[in-house]
Amino acid sequence: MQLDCAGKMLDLSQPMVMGVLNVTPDSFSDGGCYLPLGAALRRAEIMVQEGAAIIDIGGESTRPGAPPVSAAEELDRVLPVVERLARDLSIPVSVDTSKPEVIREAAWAGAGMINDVRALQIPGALDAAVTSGLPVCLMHIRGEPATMQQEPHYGDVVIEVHAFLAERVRVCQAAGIPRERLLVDPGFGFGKTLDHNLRLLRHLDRFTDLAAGVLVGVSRKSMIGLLLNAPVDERLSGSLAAAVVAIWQGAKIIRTHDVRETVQALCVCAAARAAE
Ligand code: PT1
Repeated sequence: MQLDCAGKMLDLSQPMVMGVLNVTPDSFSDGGCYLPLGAALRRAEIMVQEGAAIIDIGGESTRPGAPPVSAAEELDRVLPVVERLARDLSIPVSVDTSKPEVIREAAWAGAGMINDVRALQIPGALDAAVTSGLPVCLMHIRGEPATMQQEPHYGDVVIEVHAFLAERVRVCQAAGIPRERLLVDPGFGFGKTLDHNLRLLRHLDRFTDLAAGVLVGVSRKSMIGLLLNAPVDERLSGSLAAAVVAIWQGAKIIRTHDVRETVQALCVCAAARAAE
């Protein structure tokens, strides 16, 4: 159970941590302080030391209410960081993008994975991903970040998100990306109420047979804030609890800002889960 991320291997035989590196001026929890190249590299190196298995570089904020960004702007933010980290880090980097231009250029610059919150639905993105030959994380979103939290409604959120991801996996396979190179992600907080998010977490085990693995991002999100009535800088324990539930339910990768703490929590969770 390994993913080939442009020559660097991502082991999926035990739970892994994906460290978040935002290169946006408006990121919801690190205030965009990782924009300069040197600072981005130092932050990434710390996450590697803390046990991250992959670093996710994002130049488009996708938190609720975030405005769209142009391809040129996103390329300016992301490409230098991808190039430098792909060269200098021992672990793969993924690029958090939906745009075909960014997928293509990032793959050229050495990215090892495509993480697309729009599941390759933007015209040209699927082709770019196929050509890159890289593993892809397909995430479910309802609507667009700017408006996705305006009265999200589902018949049965688990069935509908599962059907969406199954269809995207089918489309990717038909285009030439084998299932073994795909991850799926129900998209916590992306056009979902607290109740929707909790139902997806509770039933995450139903998603494990769709692809090579399930990836989950719950770190510091408003679902944790709503449950704890806590601001964004006081959501660590709640985020760890949600990550542990996700791993217990079969998730393979946790996307998080807090690498050291998440690695420790997952280590204990995985050990208990592996016991006879
Ligand atoms: C995620 C994810 C992501 N989340 C993947 N990529 C973000 N694969 C960016 C809130 O409710 O879960 N999976 N890339 C960050 N987006 C959000 C969404 C941040 C919701 C905050 C919230 O607070």
